Amino acid sequence: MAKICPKCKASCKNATAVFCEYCGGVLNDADFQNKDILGEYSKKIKVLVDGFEVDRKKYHSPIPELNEVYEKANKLHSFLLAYKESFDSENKQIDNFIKKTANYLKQDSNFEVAFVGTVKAGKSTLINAMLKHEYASSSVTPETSVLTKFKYGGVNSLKITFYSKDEWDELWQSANKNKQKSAAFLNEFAELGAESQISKYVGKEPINEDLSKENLKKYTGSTDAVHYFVKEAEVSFSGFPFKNLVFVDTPGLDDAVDFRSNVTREYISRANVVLMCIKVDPIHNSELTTIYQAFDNTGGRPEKVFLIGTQLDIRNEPLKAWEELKNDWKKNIVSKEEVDTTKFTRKQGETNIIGVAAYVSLLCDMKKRGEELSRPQIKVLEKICYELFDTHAIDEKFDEIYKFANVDGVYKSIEKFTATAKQEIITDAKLKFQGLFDEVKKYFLDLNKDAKDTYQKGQGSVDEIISKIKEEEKALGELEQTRQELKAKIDEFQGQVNNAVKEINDAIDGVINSIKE
Ligand SMILES: Nc1nc2c(ncn2[C@@H]2O[C@H](COP(=O)(O)OP(=O)(O)OP(=O)(O)O)[C@@H](O)[C@H]2O)c(=O)[nH]1
Ligand SMILES: [Mg+2]
Repeated sequence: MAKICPKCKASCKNATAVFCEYCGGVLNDADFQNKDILGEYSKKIKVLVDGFEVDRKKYHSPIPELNEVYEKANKLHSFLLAYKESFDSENKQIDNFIKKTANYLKQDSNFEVAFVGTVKAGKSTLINAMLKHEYASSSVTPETSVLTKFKYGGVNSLKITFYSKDEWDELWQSANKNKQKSAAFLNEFAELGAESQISKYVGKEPINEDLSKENLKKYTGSTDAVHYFVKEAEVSFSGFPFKNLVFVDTPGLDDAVDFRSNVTREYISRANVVLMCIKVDPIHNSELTTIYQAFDNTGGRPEKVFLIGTQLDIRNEPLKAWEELKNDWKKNIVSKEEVDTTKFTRKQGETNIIGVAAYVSLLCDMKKRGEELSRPQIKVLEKICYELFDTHAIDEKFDEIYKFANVDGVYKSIEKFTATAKQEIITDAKLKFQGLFDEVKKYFLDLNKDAKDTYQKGQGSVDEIISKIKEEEKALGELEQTRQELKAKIDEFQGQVNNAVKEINDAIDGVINSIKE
């Protein structure tokens, strides 16, 4: 293909020629335009380094023992923000890191036990069974819609925190990004007339409400428009069994309304212990992904993840079915290696996979307290009694049914963390920061490598051009001056590539080292 000379506009027939056969002008000018890009780079590096110095909002450590690690996390956060602003405003990976560090910095000093799992797995019912009361909103339709924390408190209270304007804008934007995916959310939002409530709730100061079933349903369930704007509900009561642990009920992971599942997905990294609730069925891929994410977040301590097989009573021959299912689950999540921090060890596979029938346990507690059970509730107890013991005599087999329901097994697994909760919070926070830091560092080291590769490739094409020039020198010996000009251009280009790569490396190394120190 012919080439048009940028200088004299003549059409040169030789497609590989470097010089114009009419005026001697350089034909491959595009090869040298990179230098403008590199010049831009140099400017941006300066903005990055300056941006890093800017005084940004600082997050404070919830406990003095974590001051130092929070200082580093704040630095990492401002480095990422400066990088985004000066270099790469569209980079999804940087956005993800920014979100993760902000999320990290916003965690409080509670030791949080998260109950996560797919919609309707029975998370809220398990919490209720452990608390022996129906505090967590549970239903046959998708229900838990906001993070709901349960903790010890001298007086019963329900505190509701709302999204700030910025948080809401971000949520709204992400829900509207993919209209097809968010159709369920947008329809539901419109049906509940939530639009007209935005100004009433977004940015509202936290409120305290009476701790009642109605209020819990209103703010944490999915039927009242207000739930869209609730960031968190906090239930405190004197009957909560652990003074230094907090239970966190979460929205289901595969909720048709993505908005809700995302709340849980983002939350998992902040929890100290994760109880992954899975209805007694083969594990879905999406559940496995969440389990691996939970393992990943433990900083190499998979023992802080529990797999809870829920609703055991709904299966025929439940004990046999559970044994088979448990062995099936183990195939994916128990390691064959002696040491493996990405899966359970064989021993953890025995202790951390627990089968329960939380609803059965809850009904037993109600019966024990002398509360009257409804006909369907009695039927649930009779059914499992018959499955296990071939009789409907619930009273006779009461203790054995209660034992089968095994909520105590979960209770005991959690209880062991109470003695070490504070130290665990500190260790967790340090390990989590290290994990985050290593992830960011790896990204930038790879980026440096890419920059070097680009440089080397660039170097290759420069060598190629030089060899072409040598070839053409013979034919175009008389155009010595142009050759000189071209040589100077190449030297300048090479010099700029060299400098830019060095500056990028130095700037990033400098920042990373200053965070590490
Ligand atoms: N038979 C039986 N039913 C259960 C058990 N656990 C939960 N259920 C029922 O399953 C349904 C869903 O339970 P929830 O506790 O609301 O489930 P969830 O995981 O919190 O659901 P979302 O918050 O909507 O994601 C309810 O109707 C419960 O009564 C159980 O152990 N046995
Ligand atoms: Mg629930």
